[in-house]
Amino acid sequence: MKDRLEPRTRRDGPRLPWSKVLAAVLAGAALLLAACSGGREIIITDAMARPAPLEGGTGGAFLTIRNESGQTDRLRSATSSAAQTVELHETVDDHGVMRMVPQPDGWEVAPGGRLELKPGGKHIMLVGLVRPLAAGETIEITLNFEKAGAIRVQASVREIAK
Ligand SMILES: [Cu+2]
Repeated sequence: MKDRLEPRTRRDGPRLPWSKVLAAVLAGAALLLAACSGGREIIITDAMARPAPLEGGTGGAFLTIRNESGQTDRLRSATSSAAQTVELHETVDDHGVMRMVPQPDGWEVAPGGRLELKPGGKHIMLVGLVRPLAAGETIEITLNFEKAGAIRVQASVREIAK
């Protein structure tokens, strides 16, 4: 209580705004960096796609998403120059029959969490392939996140075990 009346308060007073200004500048710089890197805090690894023989047919793509952003994000949709349409699917066991169910709302990824898209589970469905996908090729897939925005990845086409 008594401290407030002492001169020290006045001397310390002006220093506080400077630290606030510095903090604001640093926060601004961090935001700028995050914006420039196009959602750097969402990390995509192991992007791959299965070979697919038919132009106009379908293909499956898989990858792992890591959320290092400190806030919940959501994979909302995806696009690819390799296919007319890209859907988010989940393979489910429907009374012994494996069935792919579209997931139009995508998937949430918790802060610090990871989401694995893999054969027999959640996956990216390439619908209406522009051309067949051959092993050794690379295709581009753009992932649209609710907060991180669009993140473009290169997926290598290769045989993938179930
Ligand atoms: Cu599918």
